[in-house]
Amino acid sequence: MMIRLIGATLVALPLASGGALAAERTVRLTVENMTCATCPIVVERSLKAVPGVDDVTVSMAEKSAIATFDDTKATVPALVDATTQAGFPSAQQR
Ligand SMILES: [Cu+2]
Repeated sequence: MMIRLIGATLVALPLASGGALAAERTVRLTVENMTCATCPIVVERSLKAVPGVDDVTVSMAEKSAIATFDDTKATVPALVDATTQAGFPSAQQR
């Protein structure tokens, strides 16, 4: 799957209106470029910095990051964008 940087406008799209129920979602990302023990920490921090992200588990061995987030606040493209901006391009795993 090709990875492309996604413009900030997409990420900034208005999400559900105020009354909507928050839904907790979990996504698994494939993360590139993790080469040492510090890399997963940087990836984890980049994801946790996205508003709405509640929990992150990064595995260097599996080249993956699992993030749990409130889908009225965060989006998968926003998560992909966050790790990519930090130097670790990612894509949703299917
Ligand atoms: Cu590293």
